[in-house]
Amino acid sequence: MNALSDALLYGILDLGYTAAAEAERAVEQMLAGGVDVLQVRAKGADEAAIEALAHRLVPLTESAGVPLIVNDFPQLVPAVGAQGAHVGQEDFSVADARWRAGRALAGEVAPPIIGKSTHSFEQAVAAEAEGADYIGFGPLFATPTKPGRPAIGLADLRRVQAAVRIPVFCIGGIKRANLEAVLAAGARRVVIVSEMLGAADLAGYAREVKAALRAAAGA
Ligand code: 3NM
Repeated sequence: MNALSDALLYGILDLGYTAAAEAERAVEQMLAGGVDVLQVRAKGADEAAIEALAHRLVPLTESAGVPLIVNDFPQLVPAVGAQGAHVGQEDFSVADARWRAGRALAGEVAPPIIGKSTHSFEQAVAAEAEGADYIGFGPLFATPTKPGRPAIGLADLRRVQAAVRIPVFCIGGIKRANLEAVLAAGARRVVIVSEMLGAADLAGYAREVKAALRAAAGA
């Protein structure tokens, strides 16, 4: 399984943009394009539906060596054989998410990855102190994928990167058109949802973004 510390491009299969019937096709393309982490996200879907969907994706992410992260439902991690869970500020604490995600693993596999959404410098620092393995930091720009959440802009990015040692995945309204500005502001790793899932050539899109991230990272 690829290490989180090497991850640059974080993809999300979001059922708000991709029909469940298209899940495998979209994920195969994202993986072919070089997505380093894959989250399954379905706001409003029930736990059983997310479990079924994650089950279908595990063989794809496993053969690509890409960690599969379940949004909002850490207890599904052992059930489906995912690598971790992502929680929001209003959801479980990192410790609680880790307990739910890890309780059935009995030391047989690597400990679960727990990521947390953060929306300010203070939250970013707090999430690391709380034990998160990575953070999402955003939304950098207003985005319909996360309605009602104000943009935080680029001003604090460098400060967050300097203060936080765990991987920081910038998120929210990131597109090809603003990627260079986001990277110039200090970002190293990004999550792109709507523009990637809406791309006619999903693999080509991911490949292009990944190349830009690698170039910025000097890789
Ligand atoms: N979380 P898009 S922003 C899922 O700031 C999510 O925590 C955010 O989607 C956060 O690339 C966001 O379409 C949506 O803007 C990202």
